[in-house]
Amino acid sequence: IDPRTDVSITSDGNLLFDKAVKDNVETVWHRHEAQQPQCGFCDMGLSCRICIMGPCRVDPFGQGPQTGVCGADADIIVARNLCRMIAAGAASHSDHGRDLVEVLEAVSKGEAPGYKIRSEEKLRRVAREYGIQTEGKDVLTVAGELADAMMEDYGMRRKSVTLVNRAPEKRRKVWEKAGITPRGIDRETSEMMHRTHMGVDNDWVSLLTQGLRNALSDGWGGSMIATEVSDILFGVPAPKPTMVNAGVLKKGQVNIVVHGHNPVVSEMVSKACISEEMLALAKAKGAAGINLVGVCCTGNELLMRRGIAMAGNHLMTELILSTGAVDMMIVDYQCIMPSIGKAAACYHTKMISTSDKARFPGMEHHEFHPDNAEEKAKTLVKAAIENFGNRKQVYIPVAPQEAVGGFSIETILGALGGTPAPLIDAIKAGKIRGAVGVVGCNNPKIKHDYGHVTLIKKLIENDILVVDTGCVSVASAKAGFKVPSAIEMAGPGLKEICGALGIPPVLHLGSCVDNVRILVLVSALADALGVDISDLPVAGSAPEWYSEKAVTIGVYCVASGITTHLGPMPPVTGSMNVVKLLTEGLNDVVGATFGVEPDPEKAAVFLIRVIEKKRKALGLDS
Ligand code: NFS
Ligand code: SF4
Repeated sequence: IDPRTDVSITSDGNLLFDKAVKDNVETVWHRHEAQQPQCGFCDMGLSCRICIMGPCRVDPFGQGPQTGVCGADADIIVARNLCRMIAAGAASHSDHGRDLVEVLEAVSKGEAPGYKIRSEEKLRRVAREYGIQTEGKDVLTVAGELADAMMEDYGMRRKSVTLVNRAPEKRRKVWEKAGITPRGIDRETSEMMHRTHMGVDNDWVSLLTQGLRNALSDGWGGSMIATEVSDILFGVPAPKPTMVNAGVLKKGQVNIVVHGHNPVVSEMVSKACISEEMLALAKAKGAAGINLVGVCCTGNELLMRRGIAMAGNHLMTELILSTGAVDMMIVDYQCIMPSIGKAAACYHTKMISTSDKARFPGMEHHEFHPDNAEEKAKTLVKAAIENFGNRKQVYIPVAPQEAVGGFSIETILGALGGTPAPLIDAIKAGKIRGAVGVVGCNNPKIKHDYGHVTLIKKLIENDILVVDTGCVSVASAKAGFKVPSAIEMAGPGLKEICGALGIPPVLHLGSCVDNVRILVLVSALADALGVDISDLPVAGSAPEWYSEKAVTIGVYCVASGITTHLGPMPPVTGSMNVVKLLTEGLNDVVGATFGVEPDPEKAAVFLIRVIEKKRKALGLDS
C-alpha cells in the first residue's frame, strides 16, 4: 500500500508506519490489503466448514444452493457460526481466569515463590460471596478454599456460577425466565460446541439462546474470576498517573515490552525490572535504567495497578518494534499477531514466548509456571539488558502523553464516599446524562483509533461519562482524554461533576476481562435505584472490534441489559432472522439489543438516543 497513506489518527502510528515501510517490515495493513477482496460468503456468515461433507455455502441472492449438504439453511449456518465465536471468546477469557485460579491455589500451598496475596480484604470479601467461612482462618487457608470453590464454578457441580449473585435480583429473574442463567463456566462453552456439531441443535433461536448463556458464563463467570483473582494477587487498582504512546520507549534505557493478557507473567517481569541487582547490571552495560512498558491488555493490567506506561494498542504492536528501541518483547497469549517474530527479526529485538499454550514463529520459548516465574523473569530481564548493546539506529518519533488510569469500582465508589448516591444524583439532575462503556480492539478495516476517539469525543461533549477498557483505553489516553484538564472537552454538566471530583471525563477501568467492573458498577447503580440494569441510562460500544472475545463481551453486555453498539458488522447479514433477533427481538427477552454503525459520529447519535430514551422511561427529565 501507499507508504504515505494515513493509517492512523495518531502521529506515532503514521510516523512509525512510514518507518516500518522504509525498513521493509510487513504490517497488518499490508496483509489486510493483500486479502482484498475478502470472501463475501464468510463476511455474511453464510459459509460452513463444520463438517467434511462440506465446506458449504448458501447463495445470498437465492439462485444457488439454499442449504448445505446436511440441509442446514442460512439461519442455522449463521447462528452456528456466531455461536462458535461466542464459545471461543468465552473460552479465552475463562481459561485466562483459570490460570489465575491455579496461581491462587499454588500461593495457598506455598508453591508460588514471588506471588502473594496483596489484597487480603478482597480475598475475604470474595470468599464470603462463595459462602466460605473466613473468620479465624488464616489468609492462605482462605485462598486455598476460594481457589477450590472457583474451580467448581468451572465444572458442573453447581446450579449456577456463583458470581451471578452480584447481578440485581430483577436481572437474575430475567435470566431464569429466559433459561439463560449460566451453570458451569466450561459447561456452557462445551455445550455450545456440542450444539453446533452437525446434527445437534438446528433451531437458530435455541442456538442463540445458548449463545447468551455461554456469554454470561464468561461475563459473570470466567472473566469476573480473572479480574477478582488478579486484584487479590496483585492489588486492587487505584488511580495513578502514567504515560502513553510510542514515546514511552526510552533511548538511553533498556526497553522491555510486555504483550498479551495475563498479569501472572507481566507482574513477575515488572518485579524483576525494579530489583537493585538488575538496575546495577543495566548501569554496568551503559544503560541509564530499565524501562518496562506494555502493549495490549497485560499492559493495561500493569498500568492499572502500577502506573506502568503503555506503548500502544493492538495495531501498534508491529510499529512499536519498528522503533528499533525494543530490547525484548515478552508475550503470553491472545491478540499477539503471529507476524511479530518476523517484524522483530529486522531489528535486534529478542522475542520471548512464555505460555505452554501459545507459541509463535521467530520467538524463543521460556515457559512460566507459578513455581518458576520469579526466576524466569530475572533470567529474561538479564538477557534483555545484555541485548541493549546490540541496538542499531533508534527512532522514537513522539513525546509521551500523560494520562491517569486505575479506576477500579472500589476506588470510584470510595471517591464518592462509599455509595453510588452522588453519581446517581448527578444523573438524576441531568448533569451527567448517562454513561457508556467504550471497549474493544483495533481493526485494520477502520482507520486506527479513529472510531474510538471520534465516538468518545462526541459522548463527553454531550455530558455522557465514558468508562473504557482494553485497546480503546490506550487510544483515548493518547488523545488526551485521560488527564483531569480533559474536562475542558466535556459538556458543562460533566465538566462540573468531574471537575469537582478531580477526575477525567473518561475513566480507565482496565483490560478486557475488566469489563466485568462495568457489570459490577451498573449492578450497584441499579440496586441503588431499585431498577434493573436495562432501565439505566447506560450503553456499551465496541467501535473497532475484531476478536471473538469482543463478540462474547458484546453478547454478555446485551444479555445483562446493556444495549451495545458495534462498529464493524459481525458476520450475520446472511440471515435476516438472526439480524432481527439481535437488533430487535432481544429487547423482549433481555431488554437490550445490538446496533451496528461503522461511522462513529452516527454511532454517537445512536447511543445518545438510547440514553435519552432510558432517562425518559425512568421519568428523570419530567
Ligand atoms: Ni480485548 Fe485485549 Fe485489544 Fe481487543 Fe485484544 S488486546 S482482551 S481483544 S485487541 S481490546
Ligand atoms: Fe455443510 Fe452441514 Fe457440514 Fe456445515 S455442517 S459443512 S452446512 S454439511
